[in-house]
Amino acid sequence: MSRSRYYSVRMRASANGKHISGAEGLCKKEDIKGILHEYAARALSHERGKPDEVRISIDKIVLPVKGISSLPLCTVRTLNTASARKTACDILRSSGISAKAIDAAFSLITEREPSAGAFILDTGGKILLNEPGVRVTKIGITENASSVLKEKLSLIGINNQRVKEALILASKVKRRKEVVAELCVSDDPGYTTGYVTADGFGYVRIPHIKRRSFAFGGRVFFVNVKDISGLLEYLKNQPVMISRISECRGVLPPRDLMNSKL
Ligand code: WAQ
Ligand code: MG
Repeated sequence: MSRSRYYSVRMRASANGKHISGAEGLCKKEDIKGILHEYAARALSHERGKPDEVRISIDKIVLPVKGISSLPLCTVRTLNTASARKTACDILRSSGISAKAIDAAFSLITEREPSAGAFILDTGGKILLNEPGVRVTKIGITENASSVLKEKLSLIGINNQRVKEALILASKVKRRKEVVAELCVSDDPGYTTGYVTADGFGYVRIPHIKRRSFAFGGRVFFVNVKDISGLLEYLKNQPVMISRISECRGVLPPRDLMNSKL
């Protein structure tokens, strides 16, 4: 992609040192004001609580921006927490993640106060990066890709900011070959759809991955390397923009999903 005219804008909100919310994006100079407004409003009116500290930072991007495709997206039809967890496990197990690693991941993100960033585990379950985890930043979407994504998500009734932001983040993360899969559960009490990403599946939205009113959540990246220094550098510092949108499918029964591995 062309040399950068972009700025990275990041927001982190906390109360008594506990994570409440965060946001990050890449935008052009003329859009900075609008984004600042949006992020400040988000920080101050979050369902997880009122922050006592909000940090917003703006950094000019100096590295060339890498353009990538979004992961293909679909939603699996899970009707309760048990079938949601089972489907997440089936996808992860079929991608070579051990049962021990999956259990460890669910414990990390559903049994304690949310961490600001993602945990990193190897496929055997060893924790390579613990709290506060890594915050993926410098992620965005081109205007053209954004309007294509809007059209595709509208057709399946899920054209909202949360899906778009999660798909952008997950697409940057999964692009690295050492990342075998990702598991995400929102920490918002009112949002119960999570997702898993993995080769052959893309970005799979999983309804009811947690019970409503549950304020825990988080992200785990499963990797097949021991040394994660290159990955951390990429996640934090490489500017990436989604410039092409892959297929966005509607709702699939779990069995069809497992049989239609791409
Ligand atoms: N980098 C690393 N980890 C992050 C980041 C980031 N930029 N942003 C959030 N997290 C971690 C952090 O631990 C949060 O507690 C956790 O993820 C959940 O974040 O298709 O809303 O913003 O319907 O609550 C996914 C499904 C929604 C969307 C994800 O996550 C869909 C969501 P939240
Ligand atoms: Mg949240």
